Amino acid sequence: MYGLVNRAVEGLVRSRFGDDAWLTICKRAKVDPGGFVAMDLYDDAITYQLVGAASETLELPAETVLEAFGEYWTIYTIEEGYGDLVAMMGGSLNEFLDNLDAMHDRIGHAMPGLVPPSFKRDSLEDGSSVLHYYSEREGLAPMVIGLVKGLAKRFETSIEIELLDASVPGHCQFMIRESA
Ligand code: 1DX
Repeated sequence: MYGLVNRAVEGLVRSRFGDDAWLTICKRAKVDPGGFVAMDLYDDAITYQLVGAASETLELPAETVLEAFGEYWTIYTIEEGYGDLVAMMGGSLNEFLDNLDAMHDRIGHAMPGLVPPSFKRDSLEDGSSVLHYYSEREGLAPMVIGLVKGLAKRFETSIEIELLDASVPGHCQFMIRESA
């Protein structure tokens, strides 16, 4: 994945747990803490190692780390200058989710090594949604829960999201309900 992702892991850890925690995590993950380059490509294994080491060091389940990362991603990418892109892609949570593939297409034109996931949202009669998430990467469903929660905060809407089904490899389904 692009270094931007590893930089976001770094930003999350350092802002919440401090510089020492980040150094400990890098040591445990056998990763150089010298800094990732946002636009360089890194092996996905590095990101998984960082998440694993963060989970062990902070004594938090990997799912919790992944979800926190997902929530942080929206804030982080806006800070890092991708706010306009995010703003262009929708004025509401549902519109944004509907445009995620188009957004990744755009980014992919400039960033040829991007391996984006794909999302499809189905609207249900009662106003809730089923979100389909297709990815070549394994085990990242908790990150998607965080991503959607982060987006909901950004669009100032309260939602509940739950994993409905992950029985087919590469495809997860989530239920998203607006809540009062
Ligand atoms: F719900 O793969 C909301 O490298 C969502 O299953 C989900 O393959 C927002 F540095 C710049 C750059 C670069 C901008 F210039 C990426 F290169 C991308 C910014 C997406 C904002 C996907 C990151 C693939 C890297 C992937 C989880 C899980 C998608 C991370 C979240 C908005 C982004 O993102 C999986 C890669 C960006 C950039 C957004 C992603 C790669 C998402 C979302 N993905 C690189």
